[in-house]
Amino acid sequence: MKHRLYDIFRDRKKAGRKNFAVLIDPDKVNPAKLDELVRLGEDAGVDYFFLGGSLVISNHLDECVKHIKTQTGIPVILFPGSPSQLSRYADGLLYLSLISGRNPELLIGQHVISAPAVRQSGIEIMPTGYMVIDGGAPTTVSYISNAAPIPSDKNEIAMCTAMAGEMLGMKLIYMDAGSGARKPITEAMIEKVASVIEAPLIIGGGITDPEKAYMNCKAGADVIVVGNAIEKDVSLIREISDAIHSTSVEA
Ligand code: 1GP
Repeated sequence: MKHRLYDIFRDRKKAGRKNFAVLIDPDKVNPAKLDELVRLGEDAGVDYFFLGGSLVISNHLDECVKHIKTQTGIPVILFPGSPSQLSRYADGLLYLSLISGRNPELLIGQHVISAPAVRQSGIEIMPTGYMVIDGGAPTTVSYISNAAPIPSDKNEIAMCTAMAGEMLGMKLIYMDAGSGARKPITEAMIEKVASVIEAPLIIGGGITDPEKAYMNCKAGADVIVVGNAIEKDVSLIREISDAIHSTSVEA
């Protein structure tokens, strides 16, 4: 099994190097928009493009991935909202198990059904413990998952969930307040979770400014994911990227 990308995540964490992932929703882009995002991403030193959404309606994931890949070496990683969001052209797949919820379909059921297709795609699979944290309002992910998010002030539950996920073999932990969350995840929760796991910690949901991204990294996030805010204002790519990379140990 390939693990080139995962090695990068792990090695950067060891080196104290923080990362910025721009989340692209295939439903909200066209080729011209992708060109712009790639150009700005290259200029700003974006580390990854995550591609996906809780509800991808259009059917041009392959085209999106191919379009990005023809223009940049920045890795394209799938962040799928459902097993149908698979593209063999991507560099890697966050193979998500919703460990914060108690919906067996999203813990293991859909994985069983899609396992042959995922294996056959040949892309790098990164087992990811996915934790949805209450972001102050119902988000698409909280509705679609049909599972209660972890309350935003229950840091101990988040800690124990991440620990259990890691001990079950998850290589990455992704804490997400949901796209467009009103309340992003608190630094207190990030700090607690980061203190009990070795797996790289991905944080996203409702991050709209460089200050928040900076504080998240200082609290222990290894990868910051931003989608919505960049859809509204692409100039944030540079500002947020600079803020995140300024927190790297070697910076
Ligand atoms: C959502 O973590 C991502 O799953 C990013 O959220 O779109 O709010 O940046 P935003």
